[in-house]
Amino acid sequence: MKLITSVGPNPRMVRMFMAEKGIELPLETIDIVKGNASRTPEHIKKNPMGGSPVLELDNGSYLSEITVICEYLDEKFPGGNLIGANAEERGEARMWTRRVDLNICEPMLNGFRYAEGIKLFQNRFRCLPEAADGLKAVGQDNLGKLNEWMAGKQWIAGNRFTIADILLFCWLDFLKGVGQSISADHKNVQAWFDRVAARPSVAATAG
Ligand SMILES: N[C@@H](CCC(=O)N[C@@H](CS)C(=O)NCC(=O)O)C(=O)O
Repeated sequence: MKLITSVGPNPRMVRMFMAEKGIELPLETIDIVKGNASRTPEHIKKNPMGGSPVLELDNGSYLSEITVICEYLDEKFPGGNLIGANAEERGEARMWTRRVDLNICEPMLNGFRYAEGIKLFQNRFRCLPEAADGLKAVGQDNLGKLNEWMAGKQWIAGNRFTIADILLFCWLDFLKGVGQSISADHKNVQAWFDRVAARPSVAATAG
């Protein structure tokens, strides 16, 4: 098994999940910026959508989509409780992962891709520069809803650190560097962010 990885919040999320579980795999780092390596014909054979990361399996097939890769690794390397120990816990963690992904991560990242990142992305897929500001605002609105939910809570899903925390942390840590910081009003989210930032898996996967 091998993880094809690169810069960016998507591959970092998988590496942070692996670090939390103590999984070590061979890594192949590709240059998705200057090298355009996430869009070559060879890479598209592994991931028809383009993009990084991709997990190469021992049977020669490939998995992409970060939450799917994490679910697969969780099954292959039992231990820890980042998704859930029973159906109820898994349901709760998956529900929050999907909420965070669809309502916060996707709009905010597309807001970046269609504005600050447009030079990199405009030849890779359709970009909607006119939508960028609105998407950033949608993400912030939903971060505000999460801020209310987080009052008095340590972690996003239930009372344990899960895949949902890893996902959102990797996005917000990336987005703060490209002009989408956590609003000063979102104090509960900021306190949660600082809690996650102190975990060894964050330092181990920085950069
Ligand atoms: N939905 C995909 C998104 C992957 C993705 O967009 N990865 C970014 C890095 S953060 C990338 O490869 N960007 C360059 C490109 O799309 O060519 C996933 O879950 O893995």
